[in-house]
Amino acid sequence: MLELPTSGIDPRLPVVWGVLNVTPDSFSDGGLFESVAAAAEQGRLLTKQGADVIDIGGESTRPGADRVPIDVELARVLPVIEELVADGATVSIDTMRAEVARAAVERGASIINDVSGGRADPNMHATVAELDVPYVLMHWRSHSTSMDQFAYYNDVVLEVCDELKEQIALATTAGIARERIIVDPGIGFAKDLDHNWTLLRSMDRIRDLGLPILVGASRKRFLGALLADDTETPRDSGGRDVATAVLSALLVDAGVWGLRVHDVQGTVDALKVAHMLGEADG
Ligand code: PMM
Repeated sequence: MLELPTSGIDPRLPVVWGVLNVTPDSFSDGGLFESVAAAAEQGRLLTKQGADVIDIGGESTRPGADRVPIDVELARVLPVIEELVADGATVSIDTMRAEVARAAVERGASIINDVSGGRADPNMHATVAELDVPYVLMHWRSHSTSMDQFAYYNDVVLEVCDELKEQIALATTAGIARERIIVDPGIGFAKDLDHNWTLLRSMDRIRDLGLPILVGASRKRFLGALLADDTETPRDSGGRDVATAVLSALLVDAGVWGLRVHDVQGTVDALKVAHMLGEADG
């Protein structure tokens, strides 16, 4: 059995996932790491800062984003995966496409992060089962162009948990070992600002699914809205890292297994501080 990664800071701490978007249009880092050299350099920096996993994506999922052709997605991610794997990094491929997942694993990626939880590509679950690698199954309702239309819930926590359970059942029926699955509530995906906060306050209920939880809240819109200035202009994405780090530290106590963040240094620092306070109490 392939083990899930553990935190290099302390095995009791969450695993830190550094975001590496090799895209021209991701909402906070789009366009920054378009060349292979720039992306690989950023990956190395994230590793140096304490990322346990580098999560490489070649297709933006920001609200409203159009899909990119598969050959473009492959050309963006594969050379970067090869470079970082050669350096010894643990690489996750952030993709909704089974074919991209397979090619990435063939190049050395060891985790598949599928924001659609298997809903975007009917071949994803069978492919993951065959590849037999850890699989992030995120809560998702539709592609970015239409997801805001699906941000309606009577009880967001109940419905997200139920929909995750359905996808987990489909995944295991397709042959994915339950031990391989990591769940993610999909912060910002078909969720309005309140839905995000409600979910973040409800990790105990998501923990009842009995699987490790990954949270990707880093720099998202709900933080920009919280930090808006007195004209109600949202804080821009680069100014959301302190809030992200604080949230990361608070999610530790809620039992979150992994945190997917852009500013790895900030989150690692916050986790270290929270850990020391916990140690002093013990
Ligand atoms: N969010 C984004 C992309 N991939 N993967 C997981 N597992 N969870 C997330 O919340 C998530 C993700 C979108 O954010 P980005 O543009 O900053 O990468």
